[in-house]
Amino acid sequence: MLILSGIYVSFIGVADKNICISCPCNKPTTPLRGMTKKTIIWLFLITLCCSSFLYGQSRIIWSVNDHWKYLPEGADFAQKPSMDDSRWETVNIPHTWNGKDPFDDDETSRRGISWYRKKIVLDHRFKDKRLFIRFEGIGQVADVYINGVFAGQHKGGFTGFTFDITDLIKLGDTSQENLIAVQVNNAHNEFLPPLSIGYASYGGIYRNVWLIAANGLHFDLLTHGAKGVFITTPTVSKEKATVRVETKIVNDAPTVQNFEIVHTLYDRNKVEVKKVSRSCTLQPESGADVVLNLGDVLRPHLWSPDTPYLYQVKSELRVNGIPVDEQINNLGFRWFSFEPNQGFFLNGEKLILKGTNRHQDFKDKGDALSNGDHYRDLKMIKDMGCNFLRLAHYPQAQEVLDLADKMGLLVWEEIPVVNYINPAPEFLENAKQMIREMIRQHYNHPAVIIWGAMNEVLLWSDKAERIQVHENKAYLKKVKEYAVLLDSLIREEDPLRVTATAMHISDDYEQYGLSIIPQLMGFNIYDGWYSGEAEGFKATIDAIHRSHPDHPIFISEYGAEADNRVNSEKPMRLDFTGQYQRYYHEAYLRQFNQMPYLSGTAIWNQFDFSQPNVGGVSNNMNQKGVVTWDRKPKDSYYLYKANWNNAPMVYIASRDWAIRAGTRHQKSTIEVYSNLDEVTLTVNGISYGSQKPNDVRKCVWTVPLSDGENKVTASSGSGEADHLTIIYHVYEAELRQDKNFEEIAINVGSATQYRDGSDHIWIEDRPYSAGSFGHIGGMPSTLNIKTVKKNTYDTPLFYAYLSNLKEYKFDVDDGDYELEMSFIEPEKVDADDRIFDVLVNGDRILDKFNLMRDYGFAVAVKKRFIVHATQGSGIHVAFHALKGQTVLSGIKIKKVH
Ligand code: GCB
Repeated sequence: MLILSGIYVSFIGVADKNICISCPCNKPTTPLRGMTKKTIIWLFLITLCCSSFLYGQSRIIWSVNDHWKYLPEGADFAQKPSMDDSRWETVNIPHTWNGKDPFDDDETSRRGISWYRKKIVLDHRFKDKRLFIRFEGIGQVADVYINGVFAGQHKGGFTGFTFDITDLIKLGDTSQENLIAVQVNNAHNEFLPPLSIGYASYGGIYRNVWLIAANGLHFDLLTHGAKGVFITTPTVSKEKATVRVETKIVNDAPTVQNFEIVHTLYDRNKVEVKKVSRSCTLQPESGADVVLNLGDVLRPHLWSPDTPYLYQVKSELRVNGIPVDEQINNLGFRWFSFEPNQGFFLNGEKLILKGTNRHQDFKDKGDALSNGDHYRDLKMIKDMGCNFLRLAHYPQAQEVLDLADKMGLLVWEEIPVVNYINPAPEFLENAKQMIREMIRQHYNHPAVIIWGAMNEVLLWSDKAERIQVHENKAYLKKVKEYAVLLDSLIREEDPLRVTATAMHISDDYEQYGLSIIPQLMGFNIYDGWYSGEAEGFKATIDAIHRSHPDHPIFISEYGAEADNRVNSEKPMRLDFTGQYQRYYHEAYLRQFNQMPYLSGTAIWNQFDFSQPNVGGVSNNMNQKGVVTWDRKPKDSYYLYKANWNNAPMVYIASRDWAIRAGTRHQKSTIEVYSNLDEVTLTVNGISYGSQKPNDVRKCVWTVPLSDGENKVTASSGSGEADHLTIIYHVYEAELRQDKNFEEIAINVGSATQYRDGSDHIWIEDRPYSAGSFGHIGGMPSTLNIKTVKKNTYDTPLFYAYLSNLKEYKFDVDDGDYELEMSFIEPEKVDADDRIFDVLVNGDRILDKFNLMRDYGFAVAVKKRFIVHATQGSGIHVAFHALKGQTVLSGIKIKKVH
């Protein structure tokens, strides 16, 4: 049994929240970007107020996010003040140059060098201060220069770092201009994790930049980007808790410093709870580590996801009673344990970890997110009912950890060693450095309970290829060696949290001794998506539990993709419908409920995220999110909300299928999620009765919809209700029976309906029957999930297709029609491997059609023709293969008047 306790603080504390700490005004400060006039006047007043205290007590911190010059390429001597940057673009931080380009048609996202420059003015009042520059995150290697002189390099795109720039800065009697220049490089680096990523690598200064002016005597800022104050709660119980504060103190002043270290613990209402102090002396140019205990805190308010009670610890260095440096950190009292057979316990009580994973990017912004973006994301996660968050696959912004503390989300954070390693020692050293930075920078957060070092590290071979069976034993030995070293480093850095690894389902982890290196085994499971059945995973994990009865287990990922443009009454694996995504998640929830030993689970993923070079119904996106990339909840979000959040709710699912098509006598499925006892459904005022939600809080009705608008209402007895208007387009399967026939569009090879950009519905494909429409011959297929489609917005239409098709027939009345056919070359064939003719009612309209030769692989092609039905012929499209097999992705006919 592992029992851990801890108390923790948010690192930058008050200062990083842009609060002026250099004077008692305590006013918030903000970056200039987007400010109103009023804010600027405020800021001016605050600056005045601050500057009068400049010599006073503590350190001064200010943000330098605004108005940087940016050059999207490498340049010689761009660090030099003499370089003319007047024509460079002006940007604000957070900034990335890959916000959009991983998603365009050219299949590349720029990985390489860019330059950033910023001029700052500092006057002589800083002359007795130590000056530091802090970057919270740069993707991914940064070379920093001050006034043309190299200040330092940082490797790794996901952790912060600080350089001492005192000796490089010019201070004058009048204001002096100084130049900060940063060369940023996000090129693939074989020695730097991540080597292989299933997500975009964003380049740029994408997290905040700060300048810090500290007195000679200060808390250390230079060890692994940490802030020099580390707080733990060695013991916590309901009755009492202890607080241990370790500080790293530096005296950069030229004189001996006699000072006092003071730590004060405040409760949530800022009432002092405990105080401890000690007198110290430090010689010039020296440092010391000092540990102080705050004594017993009786009957502490405990921190938990339901009641995230935060205390604060103010740490001060005082000379003659005057604070010369100060830091405020949040602190939460909690203890936890992972019990291999019973799951997770927090503060002595069982808590099922209901979690999700989060990537840090957002549509068009990439990873250059504001604090507001982070807040919106975590709030959505909390509102869904989560109490757990895995920050996969890399350390995330300071703000994310602060919000997790405040909102009550337990956190797993990890470094980006993903899919495979480079056995070179330099790779290991960089990974170790990332671990030290992650842990020391995020040490003081009560939210964090798990540190991870690797994700699916055996998925690929050392040759950077996805493999099923590993053969290189020497490489596997190295992976194990590195896994042990990284895991031990985590335990050494932080013995109070738990180590974990996320593994894919493969015997290799067991066989090569990797699975039980960490304290917690995490499994990423995709049964029912990439292969197998959604109902199938429990047996696999049960077997692992039986063979490791002393090792706690966590489901670190599970998910299926959904795109709100495709919907189906007959959902199936890999069809990308929201209906299948829900079916998958329901199946998983049911199985979790029967696995009492599980400590918790985390959905893959909360949000759709960029994944360059993969296809599916979309391009360059991983759509396993329960929320879209621009943060619109999918139906699955509400499935979880109904199951995990107690706030009363009723939700009508398939909301994105508010425009549907079907035949007059067909019935439609209406599904409703609710956490209430009973739900009643009415459609167009007609009641279809009440139901009790099932084990996954779902009710299902099958109802007729009428042509046009349908008002659907689901309501509970207690007053909660949800409403949805469904526009139902009735079509006649016997086409000639529709005297007002206009058009019909078919998503060929697919059992899904696709809503295009003009809200037209491309209906499910069907075999031909006399009097109706449909295909003759043809094998339903889908593009390889990795295929990125080019030249189209209608990406879902080209995902499924029929191959080896003989005919497509429409039994329509005589007349003129526009025939539109959608094609794509689905395979990387040779230019002459697939050639076919297309004939309409015997007339050849496409002669020796050769997609590969004329357009290339995966390029979407639409062909339109005016065709005629005469003497009851209908429209009869024939596909004659001359070489290889015929293909067709979509077909539409439209009456020409
Ligand atoms: C995984 C990976 C994750 C991928 C996910 C997927 O197991 O850990 O990075 O995005 O599968 O969607 O395939």
